[in-house]
Amino acid sequence: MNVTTGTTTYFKNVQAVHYEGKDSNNPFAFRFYCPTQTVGNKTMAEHLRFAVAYWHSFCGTGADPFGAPTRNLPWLQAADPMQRAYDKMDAAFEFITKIGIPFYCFHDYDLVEEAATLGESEDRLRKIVAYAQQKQQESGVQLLWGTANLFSHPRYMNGAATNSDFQVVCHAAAQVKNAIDATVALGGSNYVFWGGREGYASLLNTNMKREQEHLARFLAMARDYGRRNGFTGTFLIEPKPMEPSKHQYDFDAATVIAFLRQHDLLSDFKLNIEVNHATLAHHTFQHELQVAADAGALGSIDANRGDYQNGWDTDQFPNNVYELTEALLVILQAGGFTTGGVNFDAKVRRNSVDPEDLFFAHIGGMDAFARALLAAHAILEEGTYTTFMRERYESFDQGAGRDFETGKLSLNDLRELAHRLGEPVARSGRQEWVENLLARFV
Ligand code: XUL
Ligand code: CO
Repeated sequence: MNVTTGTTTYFKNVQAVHYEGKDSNNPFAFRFYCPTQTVGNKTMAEHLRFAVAYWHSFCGTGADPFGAPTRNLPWLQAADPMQRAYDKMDAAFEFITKIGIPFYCFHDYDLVEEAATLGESEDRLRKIVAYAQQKQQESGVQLLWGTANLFSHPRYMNGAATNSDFQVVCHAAAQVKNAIDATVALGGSNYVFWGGREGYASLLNTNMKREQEHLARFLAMARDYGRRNGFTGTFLIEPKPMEPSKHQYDFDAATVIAFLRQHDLLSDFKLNIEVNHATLAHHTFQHELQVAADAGALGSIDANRGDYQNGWDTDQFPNNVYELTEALLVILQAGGFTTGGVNFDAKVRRNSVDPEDLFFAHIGGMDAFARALLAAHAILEEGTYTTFMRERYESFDQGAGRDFETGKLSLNDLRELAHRLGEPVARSGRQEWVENLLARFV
């Protein structure tokens, strides 16, 4: 079958998006995100390492569990699936270069639809990966991470690596092998595992221990394959507590870190923390980032936001500068991203049906992150916040407090000190004061 590539312009009404400063009223301009602006020792582009999510932005048709697609994506109209994949990639690279985002992320079957047989799917993937290589080379756009979709196909209804049927596990392995190959071929900085169906719908039919051991074995096999076949980047696990499974094994950052430690995987795997997954687990995004950072396992983030009234994963574009500032404080204090970045795992609303809406969504998200980066950097530079945090724990910096931290005291020593030192003086936690301090910079 002959295919045509590179002949259609999909976003005709939008040219390259630039920084125009905060007084600009051009809806197709950045008001805060200036990629070349230096913030501390890096530019904004280097700090934030933005990525476009292929699935939401180029595969999402607006369909939801209650209704049919609302967007008739012009790049999905060809009769031949390979032609559709090429058209979609042309549209993707047109958007990514116009918005000026340096990275993208994909699942294997976002790039091209899965075929009826594994052999044919592999053939399709090889072709589209070769085309992606060409598009990356022409544009300079890079791959932040690749992953395998192990949750959409009906064969994964009982899980992928944790399926009760070994034959399904083999199929998941084939997909992961191919997705790692694609990631390596495209110079991806990370490889992600999000275990959407690695969990259960009911414990009555689930051997949880066995399934979790299978997951650990599967991850170790993927790690070994990747390391032997040229993958030098970071493996990332993306926690989420539920949805689509009732309970997902990668529930939250603390659960995943304990799992990785138990199975001796912490040196190869870090975490990809997603905002709306954190809130689904009844945590703040800031909490999940801090848990990951404290374990030296903060790898990358999926940027979006949930809805304060709804209980599900709404994947809206981020717009809350105050909350993002709290997040950026954690990220900057952890040293910032190395291989990771900020992937917009977010979708425009079902009724946002114009091609321009994709630009407005990303511009808003990028500007919100830029403002938060500037605010968090200014807070850390100004120093009142870091001094406050240091002073709050200063009783552990010398004397008996220090001896306690270094393990030189026993429980009985502490009891004797309690007698000697008497009742402690109440010290305010100053939460409102520190909240106001943050607000001053936002
Ligand atoms: C689902 C989700 C996924 C992962 C990649 O909630 O976040 O898109 O990021 O599989
Ligand atoms: Co995600």
